[in-house]
Amino acid sequence: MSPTGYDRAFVKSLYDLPLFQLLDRSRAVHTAHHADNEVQLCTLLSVKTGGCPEDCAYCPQSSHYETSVHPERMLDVSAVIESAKRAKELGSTRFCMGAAWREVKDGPAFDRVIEMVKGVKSLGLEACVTLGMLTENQAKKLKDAGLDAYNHNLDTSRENYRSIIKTRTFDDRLRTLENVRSAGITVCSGGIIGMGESVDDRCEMLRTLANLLPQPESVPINALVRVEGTPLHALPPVDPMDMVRMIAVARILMPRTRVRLSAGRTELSREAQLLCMYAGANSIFYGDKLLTTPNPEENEDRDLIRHAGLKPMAPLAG
Ligand code: SAM
Ligand code: DTB
Ligand code: SF4
Repeated sequence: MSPTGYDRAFVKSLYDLPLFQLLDRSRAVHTAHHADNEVQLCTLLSVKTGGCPEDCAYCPQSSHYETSVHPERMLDVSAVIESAKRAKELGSTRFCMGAAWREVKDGPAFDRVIEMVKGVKSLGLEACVTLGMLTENQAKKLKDAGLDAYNHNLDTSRENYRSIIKTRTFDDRLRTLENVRSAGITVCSGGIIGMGESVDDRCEMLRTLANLLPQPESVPINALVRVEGTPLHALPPVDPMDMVRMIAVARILMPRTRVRLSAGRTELSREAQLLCMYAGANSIFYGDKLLTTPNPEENEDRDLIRHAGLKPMAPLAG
Protein backbone atom coordinates (compact mmCIF):
# COMPACT_ATOMS: atom_id res chain seq x y z
CA MET A 1 0.00 0.00 0.00
CA SER A 2 1.34 3.47 -0.84
CA PRO A 3 1.01 6.30 1.74
CA THR A 4 -2.08 7.47 -0.13
CA GLY A 5 -3.62 4.02 -0.12
CA TYR A 6 -4.13 1.35 -2.73
CA ASP A 7 -3.94 2.44 -6.36
CA ARG A 8 -6.26 1.45 -9.18
CA ALA A 9 -3.81 -0.80 -10.99
CA PHE A 10 -3.03 -2.86 -7.91
CA VAL A 11 -6.68 -3.57 -7.15
CA LYS A 12 -7.41 -4.47 -10.77
CA SER A 13 -4.36 -6.75 -10.88
CA LEU A 14 -5.76 -8.69 -7.91
CA TYR A 15 -9.23 -8.97 -9.47
CA ASP A 16 -7.71 -10.27 -12.71
CA LEU A 17 -5.47 -12.93 -11.13
CA PRO A 18 -6.02 -16.52 -12.16
CA LEU A 19 -8.75 -17.71 -9.79
CA PHE A 20 -6.66 -20.18 -7.79
CA GLN A 21 -3.87 -17.63 -7.27
CA LEU A 22 -6.41 -15.10 -6.07
CA LEU A 23 -7.90 -17.67 -3.70
CA ASP A 24 -4.48 -18.69 -2.35
CA ARG A 25 -3.75 -15.08 -1.50
CA SER A 26 -7.12 -14.27 0.03
CA ARG A 27 -7.15 -17.49 2.05
CA ALA A 28 -3.70 -16.73 3.48
CA VAL A 29 -4.84 -13.24 4.56
CA HIS A 30 -8.02 -14.69 5.97
CA THR A 31 -6.43 -17.37 8.13
CA ALA A 32 -3.81 -14.93 9.41
CA HIS A 33 -6.46 -12.53 10.72
CA HIS A 34 -9.60 -14.48 11.55
CA ALA A 35 -10.68 -17.37 13.72
CA ASP A 36 -10.84 -20.22 11.32
CA ASN A 37 -14.27 -21.53 10.36
CA GLU A 38 -16.28 -18.89 12.20
CA VAL A 39 -19.33 -17.31 10.56
CA GLN A 40 -21.16 -14.29 11.96
CA LEU A 41 -24.95 -14.59 11.70
CA CYS A 42 -26.79 -11.28 11.28
CA THR A 43 -30.55 -10.89 11.10
CA LEU A 44 -32.19 -8.10 9.14
CA LEU A 45 -35.51 -6.44 9.87
CA SER A 46 -37.20 -3.70 7.88
CA VAL A 47 -38.63 -1.37 10.53
CA LYS A 48 -39.97 1.12 7.97
CA THR A 49 -40.77 -0.37 4.60
CA GLY A 50 -41.35 1.32 1.23
CA GLY A 51 -42.27 4.79 0.04
CA CYS A 52 -38.65 5.99 -0.10
CA PRO A 53 -38.07 9.30 -1.95
CA GLU A 54 -34.65 8.19 -3.32
CA ASP A 55 -34.43 6.76 -6.84
CA CYS A 56 -31.87 3.95 -6.32
CA ALA A 57 -32.35 1.88 -9.48
CA TYR A 58 -31.94 -1.44 -7.70
CA CYS A 59 -34.38 -0.83 -4.87
CA PRO A 60 -37.93 -2.18 -4.61
CA GLN A 61 -38.64 0.34 -1.82
CA SER A 62 -38.15 3.44 -3.95
CA SER A 63 -41.39 5.35 -4.58
CA HIS A 64 -40.11 6.13 -8.08
CA TYR A 65 -40.92 2.58 -9.25
CA GLU A 66 -44.03 0.42 -9.29
CA THR A 67 -43.09 -2.77 -7.44
CA SER A 68 -44.92 -5.21 -5.16
CA VAL A 69 -43.53 -3.35 -2.14
CA HIS A 70 -45.95 -0.75 -0.79
CA PRO A 71 -45.36 1.84 1.91
CA GLU A 72 -46.03 0.55 5.42
CA ARG A 73 -46.18 2.22 8.82
CA MET A 74 -43.15 2.09 11.01
CA LEU A 75 -43.03 -0.94 13.32
CA ASP A 76 -43.63 -0.58 17.05
CA VAL A 77 -40.70 -0.99 19.38
CA SER A 78 -42.29 -4.09 20.96
CA ALA A 79 -42.65 -5.86 17.57
CA VAL A 80 -38.98 -5.17 16.83
CA ILE A 81 -37.87 -6.53 20.19
CA GLU A 82 -39.94 -9.69 19.63
CA SER A 83 -38.17 -10.22 16.28
CA ALA A 84 -34.81 -9.63 17.87
CA LYS A 85 -35.58 -12.21 20.58
CA ARG A 86 -36.48 -14.78 17.92
CA ALA A 87 -33.31 -13.98 15.99
CA LYS A 88 -31.26 -14.50 19.13
CA GLU A 89 -32.97 -17.83 19.87
CA LEU A 90 -32.13 -18.95 16.33
CA GLY A 91 -28.45 -18.16 16.87
CA SER A 92 -27.98 -14.64 15.46
CA THR A 93 -25.54 -12.34 17.23
CA ARG A 94 -26.20 -9.17 15.27
CA PHE A 95 -29.54 -7.50 14.58
CA CYS A 96 -29.72 -4.95 11.78
CA MET A 97 -32.72 -2.66 11.38
CA GLY A 98 -33.39 -0.88 8.08
CA ALA A 99 -35.60 2.08 7.22
CA ALA A 100 -36.57 3.21 3.72
CA TRP A 101 -35.52 6.77 4.39
CA ARG A 102 -33.41 9.20 2.40
CA GLU A 103 -32.12 10.66 5.65
CA VAL A 104 -32.79 10.72 9.35
CA LYS A 105 -35.10 13.49 10.54
CA ASP A 106 -35.14 14.44 14.21
CA GLY A 107 -38.51 13.71 15.79
CA PRO A 108 -40.72 10.84 16.95
CA ALA A 109 -39.62 8.34 14.26
CA PHE A 110 -35.95 8.77 15.12
CA ASP A 111 -36.78 8.64 18.84
CA ARG A 112 -38.46 5.31 18.19
CA VAL A 113 -35.35 3.98 16.46
CA ILE A 114 -33.35 5.02 19.53
CA GLU A 115 -35.71 2.93 21.69
CA MET A 116 -35.34 0.00 19.28
CA VAL A 117 -31.56 0.18 19.57
CA LYS A 118 -31.74 0.24 23.38
CA GLY A 119 -34.09 -2.75 23.36
CA VAL A 120 -31.90 -4.80 21.01
CA LYS A 121 -28.84 -4.01 23.12
CA SER A 122 -30.65 -5.10 26.29
CA LEU A 123 -30.94 -8.58 24.73
CA GLY A 124 -27.15 -8.83 24.42
CA LEU A 125 -27.13 -8.57 20.63
CA GLU A 126 -24.94 -6.36 18.47
CA ALA A 127 -27.15 -3.59 17.10
CA CYS A 128 -26.85 -2.13 13.61
CA VAL A 129 -29.13 0.31 11.79
CA THR A 130 -29.32 1.59 8.23
CA LEU A 131 -31.41 4.75 7.98
CA GLY A 132 -29.94 6.74 5.10
CA MET A 133 -28.01 9.99 5.54
CA LEU A 134 -27.30 11.17 9.04
CA THR A 135 -25.69 14.16 10.77
CA GLU A 136 -22.90 13.91 13.31
CA ASN A 137 -25.30 14.91 16.08
CA GLN A 138 -27.76 12.16 15.13
CA ALA A 139 -24.90 9.67 15.00
CA LYS A 140 -23.93 10.71 18.55
CA LYS A 141 -27.48 10.06 19.75
CA LEU A 142 -27.36 6.56 18.25
CA LYS A 143 -24.00 5.95 19.87
CA ASP A 144 -25.38 7.03 23.25
CA ALA A 145 -28.23 4.53 22.79
CA GLY A 146 -25.60 1.79 22.46
CA LEU A 147 -25.51 1.34 18.68
CA ASP A 148 -22.58 -0.80 17.53
CA ALA A 149 -22.65 -0.34 13.75
CA TYR A 150 -24.17 1.81 11.03
CA ASN A 151 -24.70 0.37 7.56
CA HIS A 152 -24.38 2.82 4.69
CA ASN A 153 -23.29 1.32 1.39
CA LEU A 154 -21.30 3.03 -1.35
CA ASP A 155 -23.05 0.57 -3.68
CA THR A 156 -20.84 1.23 -6.73
CA SER A 157 -17.92 3.37 -7.94
CA ARG A 158 -17.92 7.15 -7.90
CA GLU A 159 -17.90 7.11 -11.73
CA ASN A 160 -20.91 4.82 -11.98
CA TYR A 161 -22.89 6.39 -9.13
CA ARG A 162 -25.07 8.70 -11.21
CA SER A 163 -26.19 5.92 -13.50
CA ILE A 164 -27.70 4.15 -10.46
CA ILE A 165 -28.83 7.00 -8.18
CA LYS A 166 -29.62 10.60 -9.14
CA THR A 167 -31.20 11.89 -5.93
CA ARG A 168 -27.93 11.99 -3.94
CA THR A 169 -24.19 11.92 -4.59
CA PHE A 170 -21.27 9.67 -3.79
CA ASP A 171 -19.88 12.48 -1.62
CA ASP A 172 -23.13 12.59 0.38
CA ARG A 173 -22.51 8.93 1.11
CA LEU A 174 -18.91 9.51 2.21
CA ARG A 175 -19.99 12.40 4.45
CA THR A 176 -22.41 10.19 6.36
CA LEU A 177 -19.69 7.57 6.80
CA GLU A 178 -17.48 10.29 8.32
CA ASN A 179 -20.26 11.31 10.72
CA VAL A 180 -20.70 7.71 11.79
CA ARG A 181 -16.98 7.31 12.35
CA SER A 182 -16.64 10.55 14.32
CA ALA A 183 -19.37 9.41 16.70
CA GLY A 184 -17.40 6.25 17.47
CA ILE A 185 -19.83 3.85 15.78
CA THR A 186 -18.32 1.08 13.66
CA VAL A 187 -18.75 1.42 9.92
CA CYS A 188 -20.52 -1.18 7.78
CA SER A 189 -20.26 -0.23 4.11
CA GLY A 190 -20.19 -2.24 0.92
CA GLY A 191 -21.98 -2.50 -2.37
CA ILE A 192 -23.82 -4.41 -5.03
CA ILE A 193 -22.64 -6.22 -8.14
CA GLY A 194 -24.78 -7.17 -11.12
CA MET A 195 -26.06 -3.65 -11.87
CA GLY A 196 -24.36 -3.45 -15.29
CA GLU A 197 -21.13 -2.02 -13.82
CA SER A 198 -17.68 -2.71 -15.27
CA VAL A 199 -14.89 -4.60 -13.54
CA ASP A 200 -13.19 -1.20 -13.10
CA ASP A 201 -16.27 0.07 -11.24
CA ARG A 202 -16.17 -2.94 -8.94
CA CYS A 203 -12.48 -2.45 -8.25
CA GLU A 204 -12.93 1.27 -7.67
CA MET A 205 -15.67 0.67 -5.15
CA LEU A 206 -13.48 -1.77 -3.22
CA ARG A 207 -10.56 0.64 -3.46
CA THR A 208 -12.59 3.51 -2.00
CA LEU A 209 -13.74 1.30 0.89
CA ALA A 210 -10.25 -0.03 1.55
CA ASN A 211 -8.74 3.47 1.50
CA LEU A 212 -11.06 4.74 4.24
CA LEU A 213 -9.09 5.30 7.41
CA PRO A 214 -9.74 3.32 9.47
CA GLN A 215 -11.12 0.69 7.13
CA PRO A 216 -14.79 -0.31 7.60
CA GLU A 217 -15.27 -2.98 10.26
CA SER A 218 -17.68 -4.76 7.95
CA VAL A 219 -18.20 -4.83 4.21
CA PRO A 220 -21.34 -6.40 2.76
CA ILE A 221 -21.02 -7.68 -0.79
CA ASN A 222 -24.48 -7.96 -2.36
CA ALA A 223 -25.50 -9.56 -5.63
CA LEU A 224 -28.36 -7.56 -7.13
CA VAL A 225 -31.75 -9.00 -6.24
CA ARG A 226 -33.59 -8.31 -9.49
CA VAL A 227 -37.00 -7.07 -8.45
CA GLU A 228 -39.82 -6.62 -10.96
CA GLY A 229 -40.71 -2.98 -11.51
CA THR A 230 -37.20 -1.65 -10.80
CA PRO A 231 -35.15 -0.34 -13.76
CA LEU A 232 -32.54 -3.08 -13.27
CA HIS A 233 -35.03 -5.94 -13.24
CA ALA A 234 -34.11 -7.40 -16.64
CA LEU A 235 -30.34 -7.54 -16.17
CA PRO A 236 -28.64 -10.96 -16.37
CA PRO A 237 -27.88 -12.76 -13.09
CA VAL A 238 -24.51 -12.33 -11.42
CA ASP A 239 -21.92 -14.98 -12.23
CA PRO A 240 -21.20 -16.63 -8.86
CA MET A 241 -17.46 -16.50 -9.66
CA ASP A 242 -17.71 -12.70 -9.69
CA MET A 243 -18.98 -12.81 -6.11
CA VAL A 244 -16.01 -15.03 -5.23
CA ARG A 245 -13.59 -12.58 -6.83
CA MET A 246 -15.14 -9.55 -5.14
CA ILE A 247 -14.97 -11.22 -1.75
CA ALA A 248 -11.40 -12.41 -2.28
CA VAL A 249 -10.22 -8.93 -3.31
CA ALA A 250 -12.09 -7.34 -0.38
CA ARG A 251 -10.42 -9.82 1.97
CA ILE A 252 -6.93 -9.06 0.63
CA LEU A 253 -7.42 -5.27 0.73
CA MET A 254 -9.14 -5.27 4.14
CA PRO A 255 -7.54 -8.05 6.18
CA ARG A 256 -9.35 -7.43 9.49
CA THR A 257 -12.76 -6.50 8.12
CA ARG A 258 -15.73 -8.80 8.37
CA VAL A 259 -16.74 -9.44 4.77
CA ARG A 260 -20.40 -10.34 4.50
CA LEU A 261 -21.81 -12.53 1.75
CA SER A 262 -25.03 -10.52 1.61
CA ALA A 263 -28.05 -10.30 -0.72
CA GLY A 264 -28.40 -12.78 -3.57
CA ARG A 265 -27.70 -16.05 -1.78
CA THR A 266 -30.98 -17.64 -2.90
CA GLU A 267 -29.48 -17.69 -6.39
CA LEU A 268 -26.16 -19.17 -5.30
CA SER A 269 -25.60 -22.92 -4.95
CA ARG A 270 -24.32 -24.29 -1.65
CA GLU A 271 -20.96 -24.83 -3.35
CA ALA A 272 -20.77 -21.24 -4.58
CA GLN A 273 -21.63 -19.95 -1.09
CA LEU A 274 -18.91 -22.10 0.46
CA LEU A 275 -16.40 -20.90 -2.12
CA CYS A 276 -17.30 -17.31 -1.15
CA MET A 277 -16.62 -18.23 2.48
CA TYR A 278 -13.36 -19.93 1.55
CA ALA A 279 -12.39 -16.72 -0.30
CA GLY A 280 -12.88 -14.68 2.86
CA ALA A 281 -16.55 -14.10 3.65
CA ASN A 282 -17.15 -14.68 7.35
CA SER A 283 -20.60 -13.25 7.82
CA ILE A 284 -24.05 -13.82 6.32
CA PHE A 285 -27.58 -12.49 6.68
CA TYR A 286 -29.48 -15.19 8.53
CA GLY A 287 -33.26 -15.46 8.43
CA ASP A 288 -35.72 -16.14 5.63
CA LYS A 289 -36.13 -12.48 4.65
CA LEU A 290 -33.67 -9.70 3.87
CA LEU A 291 -35.57 -6.39 4.00
CA THR A 292 -38.30 -7.10 1.47
CA THR A 293 -36.95 -10.07 -0.53
CA PRO A 294 -36.34 -13.74 0.33
CA ASN A 295 -33.17 -15.17 1.85
CA PRO A 296 -32.41 -18.86 2.51
CA GLU A 297 -34.35 -20.53 5.37
CA GLU A 298 -32.57 -20.71 8.74
CA ASN A 299 -32.47 -24.51 8.69
CA GLU A 300 -30.83 -24.54 5.24
CA ASP A 301 -28.11 -22.22 6.53
CA ARG A 302 -27.59 -24.18 9.74
CA ASP A 303 -27.28 -27.29 7.59
CA LEU A 304 -24.77 -25.65 5.25
CA ILE A 305 -22.68 -24.42 8.15
CA ARG A 306 -22.73 -27.80 9.92
CA HIS A 307 -21.91 -29.80 6.79
CA ALA A 308 -18.91 -27.62 6.03
CA GLY A 309 -17.64 -27.89 9.61
CA LEU A 310 -18.02 -24.15 10.11
CA LYS A 311 -19.33 -22.71 13.35
CA PRO A 312 -21.59 -19.76 14.06
CA MET A 313 -19.94 -16.95 15.98
CA ALA A 314 -20.53 -17.30 19.72
CA PRO A 315 -22.99 -14.96 21.45
CA LEU A 316 -21.49 -11.81 22.93
CA ALA A 317 -20.25 -12.11 26.47
CA GLY A 318 -22.37 -10.48 29.22
N1 SAM B 1 -32.42 3.69 2.89
C1 SAM B 1 -31.17 3.40 3.48
C2 SAM B 1 -30.01 3.52 2.52
O1 SAM B 1 -30.20 3.39 1.33
O2 SAM B 1 -28.89 3.71 2.99
C3 SAM B 1 -31.13 2.04 4.15
C4 SAM B 1 -31.83 0.86 3.50
S1 SAM B 1 -31.24 0.37 1.89
C5 SAM B 1 -32.46 -0.79 1.41
C6 SAM B 1 -29.75 -0.53 2.28
C7 SAM B 1 -28.98 -1.18 1.17
O3 SAM B 1 -29.70 -2.29 0.66
C8 SAM B 1 -28.69 -0.37 -0.05
O4 SAM B 1 -27.63 0.52 0.10
C9 SAM B 1 -28.32 -1.46 -1.06
O5 SAM B 1 -26.93 -1.72 -0.99
C10 SAM B 1 -29.10 -2.66 -0.55
N2 SAM B 1 -30.12 -3.09 -1.52
C11 SAM B 1 -31.30 -2.50 -1.73
N3 SAM B 1 -31.98 -3.13 -2.71
C12 SAM B 1 -31.19 -4.14 -3.13
C13 SAM B 1 -31.31 -5.14 -4.13
N4 SAM B 1 -32.40 -5.20 -4.92
N5 SAM B 1 -30.31 -6.02 -4.30
C14 SAM B 1 -29.21 -5.94 -3.51
N6 SAM B 1 -29.03 -5.03 -2.55
C15 SAM B 1 -30.00 -4.13 -2.37
C1 DTB C 1 -26.72 -4.70 2.81
O1 DTB C 1 -25.61 -4.46 2.29
N1 DTB C 1 -27.61 -5.54 2.33
C2 DTB C 1 -28.82 -5.54 3.13
C3 DTB C 1 -28.42 -4.63 4.32
N2 DTB C 1 -27.14 -4.13 3.93
C4 DTB C 1 -29.31 -3.55 4.77
C5 DTB C 1 -30.04 -5.18 2.40
C6 DTB C 1 -30.29 -6.06 1.19
C7 DTB C 1 -31.61 -5.69 0.63
C8 DTB C 1 -32.02 -6.58 -0.52
C9 DTB C 1 -33.31 -6.17 -1.09
C10 DTB C 1 -34.47 -6.24 -0.15
O2 DTB C 1 -34.66 -7.27 0.56
O3 DTB C 1 -35.28 -5.29 -0.12
FE1 SF4 D 1 -34.43 4.34 -0.32
FE2 SF4 D 1 -32.36 3.01 0.67
FE3 SF4 D 1 -33.95 1.90 -1.23
FE4 SF4 D 1 -32.35 3.91 -1.90
S1 SF4 D 1 -31.72 1.88 -1.15
S2 SF4 D 1 -34.52 3.70 -2.48
S3 SF4 D 1 -32.37 5.15 -0.04
S4 SF4 D 1 -34.53 2.43 0.84
